[in-house]
Amino acid sequence: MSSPEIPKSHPRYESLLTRHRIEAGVDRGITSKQGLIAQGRGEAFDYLLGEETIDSAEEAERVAAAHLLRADHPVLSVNGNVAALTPREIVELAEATGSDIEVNLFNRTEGRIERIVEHLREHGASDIKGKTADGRIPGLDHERAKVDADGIGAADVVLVPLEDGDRAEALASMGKTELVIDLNPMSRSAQSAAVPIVDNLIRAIPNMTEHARSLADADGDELDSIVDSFDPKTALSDAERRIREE
Ligand code: PTJ
Repeated sequence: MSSPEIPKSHPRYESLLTRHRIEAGVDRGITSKQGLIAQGRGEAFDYLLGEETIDSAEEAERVAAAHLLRADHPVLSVNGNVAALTPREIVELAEATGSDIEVNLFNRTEGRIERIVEHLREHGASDIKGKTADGRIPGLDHERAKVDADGIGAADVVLVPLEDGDRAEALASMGKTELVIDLNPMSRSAQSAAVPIVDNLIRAIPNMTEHARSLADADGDELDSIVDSFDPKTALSDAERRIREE
């Protein structure tokens, strides 16, 4: 999915490539039009963060990898933006951490679910959840509450990249450990997360996979100590300071 029209030497190559991918996602009917708006908002924060993974985000990515590795039933939630931007990378993260993948949409339509499942299959995924929708997140209206009972419904740890604030809060109040990727440290999703990762999805997912691979032989005690040493409030205030001051 690379764009031959964008020269790699362009100073904003990564940002332009990302836009191209989101646009292609909308054209194919996998990304919603609201996904374009969300991307624009994310870009503004990324620009202020220097379009790089800051140290506290790198740490959060390692902690999130440790959470996924020690979970009983970890699930990676995929929406239209994730499918467009990081389809292969999410499959690799699922493989490295033993996680399930569930397509779970804010603006849910059966057609878009089908197209995203197909798109992920083309990028190497098998057994993708999200079509059964026989579970519900309490406190949300019917369409937005739908999950698979044996997927997100049964998960103890859920990665929700770019989630709507209401749903992120509702999932957290179900007692699930929520790992959120969101470039806005002030968003309700980031604020309700056990592990807020303030980084661009396109950098965060491959980084998490790398950390998971290097922690593959870590024992339970090591994973516990990585998880226990993390403070979400410090990670959020660090990102906010970076946005406001640099
Ligand atoms: O595909 P669907 O129907 O599930 O819809 C997905 C979107 C993203 C449209 C939906 O969940 C939504 O409306 O989200 P929001 O409320 O716009 O929140 C998106 C958040 O993600 C914002 O805080 C953005 O700053 C952030 N964001 C956008 N692009 C990126 C990002 N964070 C990390 N990486 C990005 N590439």
